[in-house]
Amino acid sequence: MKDFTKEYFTMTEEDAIEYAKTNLDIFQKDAQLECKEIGDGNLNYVFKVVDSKSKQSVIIKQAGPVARISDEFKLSPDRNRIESEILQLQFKLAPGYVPEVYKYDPIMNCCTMEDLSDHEMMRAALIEHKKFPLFSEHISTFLVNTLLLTSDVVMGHKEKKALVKSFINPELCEISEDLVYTEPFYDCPRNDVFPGTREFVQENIWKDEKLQLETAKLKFEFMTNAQSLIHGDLHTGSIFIKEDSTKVFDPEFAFYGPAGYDIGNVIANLIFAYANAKFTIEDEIKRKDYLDYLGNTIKDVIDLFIEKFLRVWDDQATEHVAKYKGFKEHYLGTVIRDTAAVAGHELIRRIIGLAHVKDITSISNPESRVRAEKICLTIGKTFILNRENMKTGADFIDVIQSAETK
Ligand code: SR1
Ligand code: MG
Repeated sequence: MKDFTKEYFTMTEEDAIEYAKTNLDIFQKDAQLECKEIGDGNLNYVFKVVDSKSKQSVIIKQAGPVARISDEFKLSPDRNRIESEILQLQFKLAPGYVPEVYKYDPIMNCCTMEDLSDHEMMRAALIEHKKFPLFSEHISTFLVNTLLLTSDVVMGHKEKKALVKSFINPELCEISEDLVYTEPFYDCPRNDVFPGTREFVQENIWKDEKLQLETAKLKFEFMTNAQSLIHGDLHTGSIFIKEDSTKVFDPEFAFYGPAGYDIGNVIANLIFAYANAKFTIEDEIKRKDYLDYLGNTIKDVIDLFIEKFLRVWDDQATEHVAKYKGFKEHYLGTVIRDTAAVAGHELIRRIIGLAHVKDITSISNPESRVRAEKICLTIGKTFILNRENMKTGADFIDVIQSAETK
């Protein structure tokens, strides 16, 4: 019998079954537990434990001492505490949009939570060209609630500062500082550029000093603007979805940062799905239909965010100066500007940097992949350089459509 109460070790599938039997008060005594490790992210181990008799199931997510993607990244397993705590907080702020946490275990650095196997990973579903008409409604509510309600606009400032302290996340922030804000903008050995795209990257990204200057400003914004408690890695692989339900999970990169970081990640990852559809749907009518669906979703995410943000500000702002004429619009304008900039960084880093996305790598025709990558890079660069002019959903769509014709 293993002892899970003394010292941390990384679990096997067998250990996870034993852990569920001895450390969780969830399954019946006569449960027939089975377990499969199903993690496909870059960092952690995810065990799905099922009772084959009752069909009851849970997820046990454990943080390892190094990242799965590469042991170059040594990471404190305490990130599991950050993840468990923020999930519990977001469960209250945005009910229905995150999985329920049953238990956080600070010795085994693991978190037991609701199994969402009746949902599918949003990235995989979009690659299969499925539609989710309620997504923009759901994600805009999640974003407004988690971002505005954790900001100084709504929270008491001392209470908010206590949260800033408890969600200090230096190791995972460093990953984003390097992989999102630094390495993609020079010929860094850790980059991973598709051969056919390399020349375009050299000419249009690495030689562009104006772009580099903007990325330097944005990196410092990311490191110093403790605006909202952000998810920190809100791509479509961090979203489980089904027709009538959207669940955001995997917030281990959470910290107090710019609100636009989360919105920008959602937008960029919808654009990856758009680029995938553009080059993989052969039937012209079906392709146009799916691109229209994704374009409208992108526009709606921005516009619904704006609409709900203004409403929640009016209803819930507690800060005295938040009521000054023009401040709400000014503040929101900076969030949308940052959204564009972050979407630009995400679009560029997933093409040039270490961590790629399946929407693009699964495009099997090399010429199509290069064209998709160039479109993403062009949109990304325009978002960064032109961020001050990005104000509505329509502005985002204009940039996407003009990159397609370049
Ligand atoms: C070393 S981790 C690489 C990437 O995976 C995570 O999901 C984050 O996006 C990170 O940048
Ligand atoms: Mg992740």
